[in-house]
Amino acid sequence: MRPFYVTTPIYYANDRPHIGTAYSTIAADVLARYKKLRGHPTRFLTGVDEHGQKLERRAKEEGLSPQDFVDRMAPPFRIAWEELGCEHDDFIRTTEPRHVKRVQEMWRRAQKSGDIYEGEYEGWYCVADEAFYTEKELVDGKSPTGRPVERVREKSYFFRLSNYTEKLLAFYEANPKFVQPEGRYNEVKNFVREGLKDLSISRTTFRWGIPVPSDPEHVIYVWFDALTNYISALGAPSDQSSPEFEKFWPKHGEAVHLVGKDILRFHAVFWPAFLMSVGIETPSQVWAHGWLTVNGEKMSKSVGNFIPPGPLVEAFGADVLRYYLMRDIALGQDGDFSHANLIARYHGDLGNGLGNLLNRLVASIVQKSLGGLVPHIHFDELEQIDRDLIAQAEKTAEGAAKHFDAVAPHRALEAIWELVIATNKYVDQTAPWSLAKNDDKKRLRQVAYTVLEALRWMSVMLWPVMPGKCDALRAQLGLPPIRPTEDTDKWPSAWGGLAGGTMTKPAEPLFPRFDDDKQRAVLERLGALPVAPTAAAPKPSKPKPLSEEKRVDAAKTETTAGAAATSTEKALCTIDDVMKVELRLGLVKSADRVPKSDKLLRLLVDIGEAEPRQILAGIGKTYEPEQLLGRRIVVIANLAPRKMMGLESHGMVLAASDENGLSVLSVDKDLAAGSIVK
Ligand code: ME8
Repeated sequence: MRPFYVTTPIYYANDRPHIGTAYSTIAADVLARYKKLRGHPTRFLTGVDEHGQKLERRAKEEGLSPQDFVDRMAPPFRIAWEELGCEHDDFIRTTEPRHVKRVQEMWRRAQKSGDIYEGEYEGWYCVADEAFYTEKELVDGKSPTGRPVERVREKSYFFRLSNYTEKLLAFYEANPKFVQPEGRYNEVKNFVREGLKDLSISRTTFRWGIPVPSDPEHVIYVWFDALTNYISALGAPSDQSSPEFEKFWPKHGEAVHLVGKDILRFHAVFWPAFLMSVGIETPSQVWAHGWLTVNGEKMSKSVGNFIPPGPLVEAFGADVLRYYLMRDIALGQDGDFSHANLIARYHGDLGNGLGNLLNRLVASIVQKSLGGLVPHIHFDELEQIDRDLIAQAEKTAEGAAKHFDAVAPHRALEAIWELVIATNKYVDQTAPWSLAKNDDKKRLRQVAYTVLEALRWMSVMLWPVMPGKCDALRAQLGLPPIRPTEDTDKWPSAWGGLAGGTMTKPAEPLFPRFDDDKQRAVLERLGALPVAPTAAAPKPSKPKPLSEEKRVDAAKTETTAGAAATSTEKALCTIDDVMKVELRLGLVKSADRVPKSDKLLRLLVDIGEAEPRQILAGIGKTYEPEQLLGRRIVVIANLAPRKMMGLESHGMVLAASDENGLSVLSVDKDLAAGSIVK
């Protein structure tokens, strides 16, 4: 199988890891794990970028030598990635001798091919971006990223980038998938089409960098240095052949650089030109992901919304954060991080969707009615509904693989969740608890096996994203953890791999529910800002308290603009208020009338818990009980129980009404009972 090499950008060691850099690293880890699972020899590289003027200045501010400073800043990256379950095969630091000597070798080779010449640079430089900008590129006197620029005039070596305009354009034409997503490919082509200017690739006004081999007064431009990490980590360029380089770099391997869209130009224009100059193959693909904001705002320390991954891992576990980031933020697009959405995914998809499915089956049915063993069944005796679920599993496996192959983990997860939902629905429809009660052992065995095998498939397909949880899920199914082996494709393809007679091992729920108090405590600990649970939702302005006098005035003048604002203000609530109300999707299992009441119906509603809830609803004048059977309705799940007409009601059914009547809220898809409504 073709070797696969995936890299993240090497992060500047002037900062701490945050969820933006975590996003890049997790995405690379997911791709690496997926390829490993498929049997490809795989290598995953990450690291830190330790040279440059930005680093030198930060070290000075800290009163440290640059080397002492980067020695202090590099370990938190290693630790953060480890905590996030990112299993890189190599971690490179650009101050390491193995890198320094390869960068100097790159320089020598480019010089030998006549692409480097001496001159003087005069123009703009942005230290924060470590990038040169032309006058035309500046926006209001700042860099295109909005950072300050400085006028620089210094002796410099130049790389003849202008020689590569046509070569690069021809290369893009021949490799239309070189830059992904497609929109970015066009952006890069358009930029190059305008004509490339020679690039300054050495600096003389500061010292913190790799010396130019033949002229140590110059240090090599930090991007020429940093980009080389992708091959220096494989032992190239070198006079001796390097087995790792031979194996993973194209031609033999497939090399994918995952980068943020902000640094696409360096990777898709400069890097292939440098490689062409020294006669080394270009990487297979540069994949540009989007930019993460926090509650709609750019992350920054001064705004106070800088989010390190550590506390989130502590609160939710690495896999939950991995799942949330990979599911909610489509690779290639910008996305917004929100604690509310993270919690919604945790309770919804993970707790009520996957965790509940496992719990319902293993801890309840298999343990209580099947002696804890995976049942033996005859596949040729299965019913149509079982075959339909198997067909869904096959469709999911095919679709999810296609999406992972296309570097679209969010789409892969969407596809896998179709199976999670379908399996939950299958459990609702086959009602194994009734089969157990009626002692229909044969059918119970078939149903239980079908669900357990579906769970096994999920445990494999979800492993790249949630390795720890998937191994824990497998332990409950009595299966060993996933350990990929080269040249063995472990992707599920043949139904029935779970052996009858395997002893299951129920354990703690995979995604234990946070009650209100715990949720509040977690959010407080994380310093979570009050946010609405949908990323795109506009933020409500803070309600201003009204004086008593103004409130009276507003009530009197309802038609004025002022009064309209007042009524909006009155309706506003904080996220804390919203978070208090737990809305869930309920499946109506039975419905009848409460004796002596023409209004009250007694419903038994499955909201994803072990037992259905009894809820009394005042909808009997509009609905006959049978009209509600099997309907998926919306209920308030955390309303305190109360008694009505001598019966306990635990929850509330939501309905809309106007002068023409009343209508119970429901959803137009067969989502799993217990799904979070937000
Ligand atoms: O540019 N959202 O390093 P860097 C998403 N050293 N991704 C983000 C992000 C955010 N808010 N913030 C950072 C450098 N990233 C160079 C790279 S590579 C040869 C040299 C991610 O520390 C994203 O991948 O500024 C971005 O491109 C990378 O961190 C840059 O990190």
